[in-house]
Amino acid sequence: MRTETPVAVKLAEYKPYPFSIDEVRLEFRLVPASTQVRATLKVTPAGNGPMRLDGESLQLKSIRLAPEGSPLADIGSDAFTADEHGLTLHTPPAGPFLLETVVEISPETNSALSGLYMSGGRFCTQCEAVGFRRITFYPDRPDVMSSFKVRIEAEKAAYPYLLSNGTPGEAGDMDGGWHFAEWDDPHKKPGYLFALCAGDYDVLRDSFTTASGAHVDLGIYVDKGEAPRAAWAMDSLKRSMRWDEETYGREYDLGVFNIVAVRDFNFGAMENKGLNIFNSAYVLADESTATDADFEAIESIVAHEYFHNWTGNRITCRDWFQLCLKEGLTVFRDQNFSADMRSRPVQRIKDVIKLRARQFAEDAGPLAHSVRPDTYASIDNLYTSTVYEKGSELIGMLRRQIGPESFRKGMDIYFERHDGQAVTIEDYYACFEAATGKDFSQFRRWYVQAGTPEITVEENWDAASATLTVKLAQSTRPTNGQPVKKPVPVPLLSALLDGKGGHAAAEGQAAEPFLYVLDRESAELVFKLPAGAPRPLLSLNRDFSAPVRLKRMLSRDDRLALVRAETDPFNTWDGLQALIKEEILTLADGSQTVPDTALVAAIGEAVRGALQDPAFAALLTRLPDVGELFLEREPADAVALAAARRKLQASIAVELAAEIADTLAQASPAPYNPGAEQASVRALRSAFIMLLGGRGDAADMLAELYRNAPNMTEQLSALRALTVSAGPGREEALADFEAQWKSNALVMDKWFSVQAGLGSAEDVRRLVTHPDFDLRNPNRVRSVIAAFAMQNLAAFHAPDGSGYRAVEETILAADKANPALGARLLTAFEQWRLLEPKARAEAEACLRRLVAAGLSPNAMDIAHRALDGDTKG
Ligand code: B3K
Ligand code: ZN
Repeated sequence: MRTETPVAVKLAEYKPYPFSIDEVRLEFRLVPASTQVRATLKVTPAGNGPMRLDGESLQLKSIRLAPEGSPLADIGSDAFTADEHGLTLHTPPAGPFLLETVVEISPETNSALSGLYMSGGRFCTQCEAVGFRRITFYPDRPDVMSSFKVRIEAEKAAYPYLLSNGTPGEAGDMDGGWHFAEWDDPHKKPGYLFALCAGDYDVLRDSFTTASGAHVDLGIYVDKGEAPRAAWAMDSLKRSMRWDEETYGREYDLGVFNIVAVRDFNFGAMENKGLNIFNSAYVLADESTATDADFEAIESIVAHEYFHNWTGNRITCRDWFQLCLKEGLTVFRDQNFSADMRSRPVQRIKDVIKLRARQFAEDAGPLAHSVRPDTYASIDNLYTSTVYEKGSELIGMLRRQIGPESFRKGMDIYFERHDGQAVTIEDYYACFEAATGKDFSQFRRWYVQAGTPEITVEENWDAASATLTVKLAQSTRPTNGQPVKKPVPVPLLSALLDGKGGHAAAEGQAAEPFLYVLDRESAELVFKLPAGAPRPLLSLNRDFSAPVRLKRMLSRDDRLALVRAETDPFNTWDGLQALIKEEILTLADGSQTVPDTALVAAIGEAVRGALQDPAFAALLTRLPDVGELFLEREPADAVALAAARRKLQASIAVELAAEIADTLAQASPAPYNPGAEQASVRALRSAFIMLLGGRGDAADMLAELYRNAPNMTEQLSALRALTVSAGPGREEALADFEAQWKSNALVMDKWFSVQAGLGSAEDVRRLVTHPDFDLRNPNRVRSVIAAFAMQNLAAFHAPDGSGYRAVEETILAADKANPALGARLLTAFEQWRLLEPKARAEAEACLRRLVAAGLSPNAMDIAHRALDGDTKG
């Protein structure tokens, strides 16, 4: 195993590729152990000099070249050099030429799941970011775009379906039981969007007619017998296609759109042109095997990958530093699609929960980086929450500041101006400058500066003059390599609340919400109210209009008053979350032993008041995860925080006992429908089931809920609650679940994940030796190791180091086979410096043992940054 960290790539060193690849022809002879790939590139040089092609783990069989008009001929071995990372043609022709290479690769032994590999006996590919170079020699960079023609040959009985990008061409039988199929993708694309799938599948077929009347054949390719479980994905796909037409005026541009589901996949899904490849977890669902959260994730991921067709594929990134150009923007688009399909405020709250849990944590630790970094060591490690989720927040702030119409106008200019190109963030903002005449150079600081801005708020009410003065100040803590931060424009959607459910008007202002942009280090806002007016309450950062941390010096009573006066659903929820966070911290540090009754009563009151919107009410019962609390106090004691959290949860369960009993006595909605309305009802039922789990005296009721659960959403909630309660019934339910679902891998992932996410280090040791634990399957590895290390923080960060020891060997073994997976698992250590001294020392020792044992370059990049990075700048 190589243990060096990769050499850093720098944005400042970008140079265009000195050749254009006008056309690519690929011919595959598929054999699991030795696939032959013949690539013919039509090349036009843009200058003189050598031609460098990327290539990894390829066995070169032949290389031929033909200046335009001449036949292909072998080139001498002194005309090129091949090394571990590619091939250089020393003196390519000065004019256009054809270059043909033949290589052999071994999909069967490709456990990295990058390039061409086997999953469940079928061929599939993953090329983003740098997998295409594991298939053929090619300039594997996003700014080299070309049209592709593909011919696939394979044994017909074993691989009856042969798929690639674009639309199908000729197909037919060959000698020896083989057959072939040709595909043609006329849209120019970079190598990272290439895809090939071959095997036997069941296919769910449908069609879509675009707004301008074009017919599109839709197909979802799944494991035998699973086609009915792809119905929701298909429905989501058609709704996404319509939504992109209605919202952005973007139509689909080929006659075929296919999705293939594979079980072994490093992440959620991939937007290959016309042939999306999905982790089967985000395709297959029905009421008995999938939860509402699964249905929701499928809807949003199908949409995300589909939306990439315009934001990512037709217009792609010039280089990987611009990754947020396609990812942040496409997340923004999928979040808005989900908000339109479901409840906008509930969607916003869920997006913010995710942002805070993952991105704020990343920003606060040694792995912090800007949304558009200017250097990276391993591109695989750049697919982060900062690039995706914070990237989306930046687009949201842009839209909020310029308004929906100007935003759409800017997007139209972007699609018009850059179709078929590989571009930069600067190109993107130039479109909005053209649309609005505004200058976004200060706004673009958000892209280069890492860290979460903190906004401090000080208020002063002068009753005599009926004047509210608000002092706002922003600062961003230093991050690795960025000791000094400049102010960024922070759009704060705000309102003055009258305490009676409405808004107050200050002089010169209407009684309605307004947008204030804090674009300097500090500012003072003065609101003069009519003489004798009561003090208005200030509602700030409504709808989480800026991805910042607000620091307000308010007492518990003031905060409660603010929650009661709020008119913004996000802030109602967030006001309670802030109170709950404070409460858990106070319980954890021992300065208070029992939860405050007034707070518990206020939570109860809020939940009761929201019962007509059950999904929202469910979110009001939520307690922040232990990881979120790490950011609030240093050093962080995961064990004490988890215990405090449980205490508060138990009190809320007692407070809401009557509502819980009432709600759960009613039948779950039937017949089952995965849509928002029913999912909302089930969200509250599940939240209440989880609260029961915290009570410790509800074992019988939970066992009964488990036995009678009419769908997976409730079956899993009851299983989780029983697992948390650790009382009688836990083992029985886990055994029952295993017996019921042992032949369904996706459901078994849930079984593994419940135990790893809620159990002990001992449970993890047992689970990794379970006969169904499979190191080669990323879903299964994540269902144990990521569930434990990223969700079960009290057990993972146990002060005696037992949590770290339970996972370290598995992380090493996973990394050896699959560096992308290994590196991802290692990010669980990113917060180690925030921990209390014992866990901190154990975490550091574990990281050092992992480094000494030898990690992949990807994982080494994470480990070194985690160990070396000092967040103090
Ligand atoms: N673009 C892919 C992610 C590729 C990850 C490569 N390490 C899926 C997505 O964001 O849509
Ligand atoms: Zn994406």
